[in-house]
Amino acid sequence: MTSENEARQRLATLRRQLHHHAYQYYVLDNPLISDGEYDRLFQELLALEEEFPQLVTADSPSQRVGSLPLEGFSSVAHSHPMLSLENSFSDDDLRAFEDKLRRFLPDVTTFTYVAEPKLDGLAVELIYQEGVLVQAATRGDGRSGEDITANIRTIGAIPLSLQNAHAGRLEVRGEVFLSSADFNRLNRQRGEAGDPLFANPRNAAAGSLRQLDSRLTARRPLDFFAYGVSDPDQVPVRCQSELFHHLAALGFKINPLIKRCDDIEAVITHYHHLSSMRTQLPYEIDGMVVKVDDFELQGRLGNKARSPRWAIAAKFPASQGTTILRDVEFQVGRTGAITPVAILEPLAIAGVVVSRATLHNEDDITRKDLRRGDTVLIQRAGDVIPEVVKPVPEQRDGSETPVRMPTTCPACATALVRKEGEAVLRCPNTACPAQKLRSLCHFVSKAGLDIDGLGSKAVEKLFSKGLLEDIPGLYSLKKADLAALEGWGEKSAAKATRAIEKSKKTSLARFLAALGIRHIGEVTAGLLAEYFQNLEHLSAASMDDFLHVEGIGSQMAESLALYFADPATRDLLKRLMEAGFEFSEPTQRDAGALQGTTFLFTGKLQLFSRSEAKERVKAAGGRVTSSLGKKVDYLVCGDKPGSKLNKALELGITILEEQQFQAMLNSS
Ligand code: 5U1
Repeated sequence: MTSENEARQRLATLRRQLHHHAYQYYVLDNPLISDGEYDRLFQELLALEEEFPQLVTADSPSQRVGSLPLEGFSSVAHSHPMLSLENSFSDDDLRAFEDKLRRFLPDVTTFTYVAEPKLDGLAVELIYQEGVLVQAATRGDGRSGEDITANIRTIGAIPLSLQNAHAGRLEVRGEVFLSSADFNRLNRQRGEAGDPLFANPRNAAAGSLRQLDSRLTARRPLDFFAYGVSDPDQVPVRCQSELFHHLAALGFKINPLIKRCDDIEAVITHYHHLSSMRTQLPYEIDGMVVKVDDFELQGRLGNKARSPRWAIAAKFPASQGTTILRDVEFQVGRTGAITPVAILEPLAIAGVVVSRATLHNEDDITRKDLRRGDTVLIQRAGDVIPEVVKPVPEQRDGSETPVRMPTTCPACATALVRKEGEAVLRCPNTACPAQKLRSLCHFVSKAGLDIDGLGSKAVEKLFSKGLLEDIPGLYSLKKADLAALEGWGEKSAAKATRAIEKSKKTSLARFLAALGIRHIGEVTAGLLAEYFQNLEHLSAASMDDFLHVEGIGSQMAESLALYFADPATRDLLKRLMEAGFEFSEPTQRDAGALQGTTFLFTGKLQLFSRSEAKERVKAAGGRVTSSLGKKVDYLVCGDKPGSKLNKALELGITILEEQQFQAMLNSS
């Protein structure tokens, strides 16, 4: 039998050995013993700790396997705020960053910097007391975060106790992340298990760290790079570059691509170097963090409300990756346009799993000579919309098959038509079920009548069950049909029913835009409503009448004439009027065609100066705002749009390219 004293001594030896081997394995990537040998030591430790539970310590390697689930996470106040970073998007932005530093500290002749890869993970703070990890927290709102200590203990690359003595408190900050391979593997497993996929490695890291049961976190191969301390006074070094050596000596994993740069041009060179090797790295990076090296200068520069003046994130442009083109699907739009969609072997690029990308039209496929089974280069333009750039013909093995456009509609089998001079293939059948479904989705969407509580998913379900066939069908939907939908109940059904009822009181312009007539957007719909004043006049108009409306060109007039001459349209309008639509007075021309519309601008415009663009919006009766919120109708994107674009996409705000904005102004 082992005495408690013998057990204490053996446990101390085992912990030392296990810490050392974990450090060699996780931090230095240089294992000294086999997995089997490590496991034998670990099992011996577990058995002894089970026999002598009073000898278990907070830094024991046994703590890495996770513990019993928590009820919830408690909140931890950060002793110093965890700030975020301002972004830069070009070499000149980085030079401008230095100019600002010089203006702030005119007495400083040279600034030296540290440039580090910016990981797509989750920032955390680790608190060590007398060298032992005692608490770990997420960034949260920057002032306080969630206590995730039990989960952090499961990460092999995070030391449970520091390798060298460190008296008092030390607050280390860094990024928890998943390698791209582990992220893709995790998503593959989730896909097979029918669980929702993580959109990016950052979400996967966050989801893993927010498990109340740390035994689940322990199963995720999370990794960690340390990049700072909350207070430089806690460490015996004077600058960021020395801090990395100090943290490495304490047992932390430090990114090998960190570089000390003597001036801003060296920073820019490193930025391009990292950008070029980005896709070959085993983890996702979305930019590079630049910090003034000297702690004393950092202190003098200080912080703004949300970010330090002494650091900036240099973001990368659109990122690329290669994957397999599995198939091409042909989607039917609401106006019958057939859009080929690339179905891809899922891959993560710039933090998002891409499994579909548009191929625009037939010419695009022919030009690119795309074949099923091809390895293809995918790009997320502006880090948002995925597109197929080109195939990689060197990777072909002869099994690839050409992609042919269909000759009949995939939804209704009607022969497709391609008008001379047009790139788009269309289904001419206005009764095509796919067109009806897409029209319905448009009608209820924000660009249509914005029917609250009835999204496209619900519309698709109702449509597939045969409970909803076309737009007028919305107004005879039964509350019970909605309540019976999967994931719905009485409350959501009542909310949607109220919203459907309310949608009957609208303006003629809004109603016209909601119909989704080809080439007729919100602005043109406003012009038509104002000119014709009511639906009877409008639906009786000829092509010539439409051409009399200022701002309506021949393409629009033709589309309108065709639409209103179609017996199916007449039937649809009749049924909608019978459902009880009431239109408010159309706005007058002098109120401006953009009346009631709010615009926000982002990025550098090429066709207008910012102030000119704003003036034009105001002249047409619209409003311009500088902050993003639900009231914004359009985000106009110039070059390098920045974070507003992502936020706007999340909020479902309509994004306009500059040319679209110009066309809108010209027709307003
Ligand atoms: N590598 C690295 N990432 N990162 C993120 N360093 C770094 N520093 C940060 C943040 C938010 O903030 C400090 C400059 C305050």
